Amino acid sequence: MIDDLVAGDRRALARTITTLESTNPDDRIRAEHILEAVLPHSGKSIRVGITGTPGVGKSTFINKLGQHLLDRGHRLAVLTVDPSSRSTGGSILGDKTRMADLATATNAYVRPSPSGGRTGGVALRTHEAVLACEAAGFDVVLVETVGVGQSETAVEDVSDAFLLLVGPGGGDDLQGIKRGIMELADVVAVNKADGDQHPLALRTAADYQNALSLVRPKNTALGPPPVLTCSAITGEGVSGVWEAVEHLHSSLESTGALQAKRQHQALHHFEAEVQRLLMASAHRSGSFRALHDQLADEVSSGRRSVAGAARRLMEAHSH
Ligand SMILES: Nc1nc2c(ncn2[C@@H]2O[C@H](COP(=O)(O)OP(=O)(O)OP(=O)(O)O)[C@@H](O)[C@H]2O)c(=O)[nH]1
Ligand SMILES: [Mg+2]
Repeated sequence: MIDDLVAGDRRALARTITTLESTNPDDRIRAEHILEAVLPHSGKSIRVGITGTPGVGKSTFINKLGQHLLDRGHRLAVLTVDPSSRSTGGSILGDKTRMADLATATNAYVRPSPSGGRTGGVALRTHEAVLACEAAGFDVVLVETVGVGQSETAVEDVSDAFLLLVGPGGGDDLQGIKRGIMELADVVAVNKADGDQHPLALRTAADYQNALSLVRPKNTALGPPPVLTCSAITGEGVSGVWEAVEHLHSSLESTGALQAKRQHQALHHFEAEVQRLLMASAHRSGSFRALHDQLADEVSSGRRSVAGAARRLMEAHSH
């Protein structure tokens, strides 16, 4: 399977990612072997996270951008992240039609998030799927978030560049975007800049530019993120958004910031996974669970301090 994967076979890639996502203990062992074989072949793509409120046009944008990238000879993988596990058949069906052009292209691979609950480790599993895509020769990996909340940070943990799509909404929409997401954005694009909405989209872009000039820049050496307008329907401006992403990527690469970022991400995934495994192992012990619940009770009723309860639990666990 690994030979097929490295040869670029999409079915081998699909089976690989299924194994990486599996919670079956035998698959977990296989997943580790696969990853070790995959690692030397990974790392050579532009990893872009794309986020934005539901309905802003992420999937439509990816479909249009994808065609542009395929025309330029890229091989493109699209992954979606949905930590809320609210994956309904609906959004996946919607994506099948909105990314119809990509779904049938031989140089594209589209992977919706798995339906059903994935418990924890979303960012790590997505990170591993990105590595598998790279080993299969995909040189652009787009990660679309589905849903809101922790998905933005999950995407930040797996991508080189973070593209925020917003709608032509002026001040109101701007208030609705959480400050934290603005601070994560490397490039902002006002989508739906077409038809009647075009003038509003231009004003919205100016508003964002002003707002972002007040936020501490994420890439201090590069200044505030560029704000552009585009239409995922007509395709106008889409290549410009990609140029901004590519420009940012090569800037990060030439200064060494990209390598540092990826190292930091790998360490972050490692620490998070260690914590997850430690917690899972502790919770398998009945006495740990019982003491945990008792202490939680005492903390919530104000009879014991948080730090004291946590230390007591750890001491009992390590003896
Ligand atoms: N006029 C116009 N409509 C657009 C544009 N991009 C997307 N739409 C429409 O907006 C609706 C939502 O588009 P999607 O691509 O599904 O949006 P999304 O952000 O992926 O939505 P979720 O995955 O549900 O979060 C669809 O009806 C699209 O046809 C655009 O550039 N202009
Ligand atoms: Mg979508």
